[in-house]
Amino acid sequence: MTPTNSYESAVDYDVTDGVAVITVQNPPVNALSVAVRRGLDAAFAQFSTDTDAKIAVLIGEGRTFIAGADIKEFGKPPQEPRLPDLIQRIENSEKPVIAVLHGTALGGGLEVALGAHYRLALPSAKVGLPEVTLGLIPGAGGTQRLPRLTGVDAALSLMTSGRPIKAEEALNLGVIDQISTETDPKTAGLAYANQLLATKATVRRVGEMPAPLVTATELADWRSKLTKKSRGQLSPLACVDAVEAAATLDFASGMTRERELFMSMLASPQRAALIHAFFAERKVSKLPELQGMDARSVTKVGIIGGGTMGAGIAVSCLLSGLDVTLIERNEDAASTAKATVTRLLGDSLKRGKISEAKHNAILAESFRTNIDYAALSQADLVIEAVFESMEVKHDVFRQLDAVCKPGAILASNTSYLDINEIAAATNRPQDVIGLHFFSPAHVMKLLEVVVPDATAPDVVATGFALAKTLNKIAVRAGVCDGFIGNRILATYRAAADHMVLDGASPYDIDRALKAFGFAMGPFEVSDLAGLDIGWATRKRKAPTLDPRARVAKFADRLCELSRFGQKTSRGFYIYADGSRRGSPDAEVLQFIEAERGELGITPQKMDDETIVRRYMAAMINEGAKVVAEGIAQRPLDVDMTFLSGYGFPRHRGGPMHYADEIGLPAILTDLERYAQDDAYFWQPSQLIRDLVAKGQTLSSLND
Ligand code: 3H9
Repeated sequence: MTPTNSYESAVDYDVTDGVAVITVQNPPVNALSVAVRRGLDAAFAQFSTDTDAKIAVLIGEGRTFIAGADIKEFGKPPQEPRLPDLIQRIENSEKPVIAVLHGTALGGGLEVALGAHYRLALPSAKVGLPEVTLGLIPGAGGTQRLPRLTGVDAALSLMTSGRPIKAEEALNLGVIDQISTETDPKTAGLAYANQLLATKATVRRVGEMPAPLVTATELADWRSKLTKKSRGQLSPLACVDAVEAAATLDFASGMTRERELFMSMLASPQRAALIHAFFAERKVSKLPELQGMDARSVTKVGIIGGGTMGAGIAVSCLLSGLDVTLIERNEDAASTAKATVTRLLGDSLKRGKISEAKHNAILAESFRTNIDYAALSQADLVIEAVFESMEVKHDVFRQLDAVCKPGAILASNTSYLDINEIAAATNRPQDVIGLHFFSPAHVMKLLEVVVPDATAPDVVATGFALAKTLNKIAVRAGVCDGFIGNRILATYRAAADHMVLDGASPYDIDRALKAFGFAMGPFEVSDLAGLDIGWATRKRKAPTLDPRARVAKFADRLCELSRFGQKTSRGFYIYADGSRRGSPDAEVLQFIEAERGELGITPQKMDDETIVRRYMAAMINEGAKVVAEGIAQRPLDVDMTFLSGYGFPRHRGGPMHYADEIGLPAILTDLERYAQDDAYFWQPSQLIRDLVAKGQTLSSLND
């Protein structure tokens, strides 16, 4: 009888009726930490000499098989055994090894399974190679073994997108051999093992399969497609290099090439940025004030106002299974709002986001409009999305206060108004909060949870719980004009306008920032959002503007000519024949030239690097001020705001992470240099000064 062994308690080895069951037990996701690697190494060593065991079944305990390498170990000194060697040991086994996949078999987890000789999945399993999302490539044989099973196209599609696939698709692609009908991995594995023993199945090593076939043209096509799509991210292209090695070299040399590429990705700032983003995404909702705090239950939602924002918020709630009553001022407005919601739900149906049955059920049972606030008497949460005027908001909140049940949460979607003042219109300021959605609200990931002074902690917890229900990322923000995101946006947008006055064209700026990795440049974004929005903001802020502030007027000039951007086919760009891609407009350059003339500015040429430095310095400086004032609690909250709501390139990690990467002393030097020309705009944040003096980073404030 073979004894049961527990290797550092991370891996368990147990033999029953000739089958060795090797169980990884490293909650929550069985990541391949050094303890797991050592445990697996020892377990497979034992299996190789264990005369009682004829076949091995490898499973993961708890909710998943192995979800990958332990991300926390990246960037630290490597520890033996290396994962590729461990997997080679599994593949080299003279006795068959089965991997039973359940939950999420990702990255190194799938690579371990590819080293096994047979792969069985439970129906609910998902598999994938998400390393590119962390700035890496699969580094434990995935780039060499997967294409041998699926062919180059399918393998590259999986590893360059990082997309996990369901068991069914994995079976069709040849990644796995069978799907079990069992729900327990051990039961499924034992049944498969007995079946293989009965048929005297032998080992099947993927590494010994023929190299995959691919032509130079096919590889060139992949490279050109990925260069366009990945906006400067390196790892998708490195996947192609590794797969090329799989097709052109022998297996061992291919593994060596994969290792070189993996190690160069591991050392890259992009890997550090993407792993920062991974952990920030999880940490952003972990706030001391939410510890042990139960959220209030929300199933019935009221929405006030059915314009673009209100309708988008309604659709977001409906798609997540909430019941929605939308209030409008009169029957006409209510039926327009209903039509908008119906159209957006129809789009979701067309895109396959919901089934026809769910679509029909939402419209029949979960959604209604009304013109009477009394219809909200049973709502658990009401989100107001009406015109941005304090008077109008006060009127709405007074009515809500009168009809809503005790404990109902009253939320405002305002993007800049003082929510303390809004809350003061009610007799229940403890129940009032800001929930700032981003347009289109059913698509955009970010939700700023804006917390006024009197808000009860369980109301804040409910804001975060709602974001989870809606599959959004909640960031806690304090009350100020523009909260975290729009306040910082106002500053770097002004910096972009100043650069235009000083000599760059809007097209230069958009090009430079797209080369940096943004999906769109700031002037393209203005055209998309509508120039009238910025116009209204500038008019609102004009009376309070400090006389020292530099104000560019060229955008107002466009608005005076009703050139509001895409919706009028002209803004900073010309959009011919309804196209969403604009082309530069000589007339815009003339307006800018005229304004420079009035101001006596001699334009200076600016290269891409100069533009990016100035734009980023403005963003980082305001971001640091927002942190110092407690509007954002930590630098990572600023990063998550920009990564999930403002198109900041994820492989740069967010403005605060990027600042640390460049180095705060260099940022401060830039700020002081810019301040020589415009001391009012470029006032360096005291926080940056203090951190530089102490030799510390912004990330030191994340814990
Ligand atoms: C790789 O494998 C490289 C190899 O090719 C080569 C190596 C040589 N490591 O997301 P959740 C933590 S690269 C460490 O909230 P869910 C996570 O931080 C890796 N920790 O749960 C969280 O901690 P906390 C390729 C990890 O159910 C907790 O687990 N693999 C790891 O929503 C729960 O996570 C990936 O990229 C990890 N690998 O989602 C997979 N994964 O509770 C990355 C998670 O303290 N992981 N944690 O906040 C995921 O995509 C999701 O976590 C998963 C579960 C889908 C697994």
